[in-house]
Amino acid sequence: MRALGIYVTLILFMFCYGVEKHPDIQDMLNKFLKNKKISWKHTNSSLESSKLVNLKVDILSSYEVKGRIDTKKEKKCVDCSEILRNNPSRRNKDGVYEIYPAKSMKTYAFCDMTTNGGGWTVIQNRMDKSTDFYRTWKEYKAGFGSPSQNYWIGNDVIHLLTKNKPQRLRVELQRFSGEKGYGEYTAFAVGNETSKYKLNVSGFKGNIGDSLVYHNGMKFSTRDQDNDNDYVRFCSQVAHGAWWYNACHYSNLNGKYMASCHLILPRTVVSRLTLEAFRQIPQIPQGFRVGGTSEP
Ligand SMILES: [Ca+2]
Repeated sequence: MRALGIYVTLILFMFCYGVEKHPDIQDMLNKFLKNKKISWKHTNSSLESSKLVNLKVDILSSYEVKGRIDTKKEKKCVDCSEILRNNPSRRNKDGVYEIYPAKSMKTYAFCDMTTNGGGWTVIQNRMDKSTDFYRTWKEYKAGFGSPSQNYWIGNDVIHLLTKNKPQRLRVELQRFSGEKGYGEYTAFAVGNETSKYKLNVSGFKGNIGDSLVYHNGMKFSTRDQDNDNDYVRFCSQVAHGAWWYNACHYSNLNGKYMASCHLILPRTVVSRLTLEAFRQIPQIPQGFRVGGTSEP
């Protein structure tokens, strides 16, 4: 690594005399150089009077900066875990980030940078009933909603994020009463559109019951495309949702937003599917997790 020296000259207008490091300049430098592998020192200050009548002077300070300033753009990351891996300072900074599930495909995702060490890509979020989830195949394919609010990231994106190797899936649910629950699957993958986004899920642990296992191996269905396992009914229309319906469902997290059953956890008001992609995770003992939602 090549070290380079940069001299930063700063001019400060002051109403008093002084030749020492000024706290404002130090503060500016500290902010400027934050998270960069460089060090700096104050080398010299000198005074120049400009308007003697007003006792207004310019103080000229020299600072020697050593190290590397990384000016290249942030790398295009596949998912939230890669963002965190490339930039550990993002830890605990949940929010909407730009991701690139494929080289030429940019999208936005909500990244949970806190739960279980962070790096979770949220693929579905429902916080309230303001967003309609009873949508078409095309809409579920492309995704809809707003990553900071209610959204479905899109079936193509989910496929791209899980196609190289199965990822961990985390389901978080909350009752109207505030009680929270979660489920985690060690392996989760969704096929491409040709396979009708076939679901592959296994390895459950958590406290909400495994209501996805019934849907394992099923194709995705929407209100305009019946790919379910029920030869009589159109499950998506009956259940008013879009899911990997079997005949028909034990979970229906894109169904009607209501305070009743037919969801993994009765009276579910908030649901979130998060996906952990391409990240090494420390082993977490069964039934134990760090931070985030509480255990019963
Ligand atoms: Ca059917």
